Amino acid sequence: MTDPVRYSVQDGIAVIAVDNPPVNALSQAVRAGLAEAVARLSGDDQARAGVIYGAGRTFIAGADIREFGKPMAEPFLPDVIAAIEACEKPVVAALHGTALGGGLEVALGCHARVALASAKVGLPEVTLGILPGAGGTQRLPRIAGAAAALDLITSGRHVAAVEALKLGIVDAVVDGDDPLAAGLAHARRLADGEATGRRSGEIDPGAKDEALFADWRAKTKKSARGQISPMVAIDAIEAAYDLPFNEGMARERELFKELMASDQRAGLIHAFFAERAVAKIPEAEAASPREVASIGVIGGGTMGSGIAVAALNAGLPVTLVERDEASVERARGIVSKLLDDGVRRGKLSEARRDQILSRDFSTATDYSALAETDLVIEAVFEDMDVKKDVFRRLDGIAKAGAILATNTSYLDVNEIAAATSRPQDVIGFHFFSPAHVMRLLEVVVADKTAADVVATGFALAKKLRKVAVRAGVCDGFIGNRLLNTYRKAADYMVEDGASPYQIDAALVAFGFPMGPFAVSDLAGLDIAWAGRKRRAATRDPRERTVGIADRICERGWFGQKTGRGYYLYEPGARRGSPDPEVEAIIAAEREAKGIVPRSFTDEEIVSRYMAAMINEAAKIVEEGIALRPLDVDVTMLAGYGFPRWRGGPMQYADRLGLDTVLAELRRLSAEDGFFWEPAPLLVRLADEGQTFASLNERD
Ligand code: T1G
Ligand code: NAD
Repeated sequence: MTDPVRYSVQDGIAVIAVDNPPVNALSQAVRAGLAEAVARLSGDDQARAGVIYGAGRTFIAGADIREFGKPMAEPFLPDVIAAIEACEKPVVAALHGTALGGGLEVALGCHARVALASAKVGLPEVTLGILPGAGGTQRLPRIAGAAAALDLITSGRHVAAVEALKLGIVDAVVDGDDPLAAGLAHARRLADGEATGRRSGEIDPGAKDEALFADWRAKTKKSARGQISPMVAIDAIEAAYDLPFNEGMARERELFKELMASDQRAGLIHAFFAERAVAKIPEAEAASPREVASIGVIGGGTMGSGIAVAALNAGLPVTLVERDEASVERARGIVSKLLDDGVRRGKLSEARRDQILSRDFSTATDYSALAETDLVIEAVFEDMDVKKDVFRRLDGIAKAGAILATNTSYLDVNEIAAATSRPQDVIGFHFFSPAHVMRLLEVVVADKTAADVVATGFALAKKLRKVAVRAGVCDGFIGNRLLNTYRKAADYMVEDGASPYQIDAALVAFGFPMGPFAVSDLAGLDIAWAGRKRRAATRDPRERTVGIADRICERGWFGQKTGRGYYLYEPGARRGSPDPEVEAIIAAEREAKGIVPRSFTDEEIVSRYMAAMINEAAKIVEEGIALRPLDVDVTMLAGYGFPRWRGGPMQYADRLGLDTVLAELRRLSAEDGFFWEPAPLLVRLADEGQTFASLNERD
């Protein structure tokens, strides 16, 4: 192992290289190495100034997140940075890659900062449930002002070098790919007195803009939606104006420690690592992905068009096949509109859009247009016969080795694969709506799917900037199977006395962006209705069924698209209002079953909803549909709006305690029967005093 921090002198300038792959995180060894290097610079007659830079692909990406939750070992980062700032000789930070969190804080403690044009900086701590804890909340406002500090610190966003220059965060932006050369040149200018450096901690922050802070608090309270760290971060930034620097630093530390001890921090760190761990699957270790240079899409409706745009945005050429000319035109229209939206939001240039439409995107009504395509994604109607027909035709024309994927939401991928002569090339790619926006991709592995086809699914997801989760074949895979289960729990509560509006409100208060009934209205009630009809024949006779949704659908109320569902919608509105007629339907259904409505507290609603979700998730893990509990967590976080700061249902269950969840399920199953019977895995883990997390380590 090489030294994580190396010291050398080049032409009178000390070069301090941080070398701790992969991202130069500030482990204890790096902190100690930096402290030692700065002390050495102070006493080194050969060096007039110093440069700190990152070896490899990046500057410092921040504290070593793996050390969180453990006792911190000295030297502490704020002290290391104080020593850098106090150094009598000028020290320059030379930034490339990403300078994030503690990495940017190190740079803010230096006397000047230069950045390559490709570099990005940011203080993403709030996204991990904490706040910048090494002076970021005190030095950034002094350097860049309160507005920029509030923006960067409460959002955690990454800022490109050019914007960082405008904000005063960096002193110079340099083209090229050699951060050290840029740093050396700047250090020389400082040593020669051609440029001046500053100690950020000594800058007068000026008077506090009370209105700005009040405004930011109000805005953040809304956007943070239950997450505490952005609000606490505002308190810390305010201390830069209310207190002298050293006291402000102490206040920051105090707030940092509070957040470090919070459940939200544990949930968000779990989410960070889980999103990276989901890619660790046996197939990716066993095989290399196939080459994918072109994509075919069959069906250009809601999903097909969105999938096409996701691929086009990632630079992949797409051929889209529809049934007839009219459908082709409609699909072209949707794709153009989605690209136009991208231009309007500044995500895409007009020139790039025009290039996509004229060069990268083509359409056809004849499957032969897909003969040379590397990977085809089918997104036609959710109907087994239609899908089988599509796959038979594809089998007839696709080149050898082409990957044939289905975007089915529920159907059996084994059965679809069996319609072809090459089931090893068939896989499920379950995208979420809108497909060019939603981050989740469930990669559904059928019995005969080849390992390199699975690996290709994960590689494609990365290219599309999505998170892939490996799922096995069952009705609804991981996500929709869970959705169906917790939706039933919600329906039971409605039949027993809760209103859909109270349930939605309780779950929004828990942290979901929308409640389950508002989500149904958005997705279209007809989709679930078709699913219920499809499953009616195979339904377990012990299962409790609720007829309310059927009664609503029978009236032709399918949600937002028809102007009413569970809610009433004004024309064009996305938010609805409670519908007394729906409440009357519910009352009639209760009466017909002889149910005397009871009241539910919001806590009871959340408890039942979560118990149903956790129990089904345990079954999904036990059956091997999900590889590990963390795969369930990422599915719910990236595809179903589960509040990120709660870590996902399995992490949430671990924090509640599995014995608590089990007790709730046993109580409910005594009261309401079969649906609530605890999953054997949950019973076993609870009996052993274990957690779901104990199953996350795969060897
Ligand atoms: N600590 C430990 N490991 C880290 C890490 C970190 N900060 N950042 C990344 N990794 C691991 C990651 O788990 C993965 O491991 C590998 O590095 C490559 O990452 C005092 C308290 C830098 C933009 O929040 O945003 O400073 O899976 O796959 O896509 O105020 O990683 O290979 O085993 O993500 O090129 C603030 C978090 C910390 C930055 C690179 N810093 N990292 O993205 O690679 S808090 C952050 C990222 C802090 C101070 C506070 C990204 C990246 P493995 P990757 P990438
Ligand atoms: P949609 O009705 O909007 O689009 C389906 C399209 O397929 C139509 O444009 C139709 O003309 C075309 N089509 C039908 N048969 C065809 C054929 N033989 N050849 C070529 N084109 C044909 O449906 P959608 O919502 O986009 O759903 C498509 C698939 O994606 C379904 O399997 C669905 O379950 C799945 N899915 C949907 C969602 C969602 O939220 N809508 C989410 C994930 C997955």
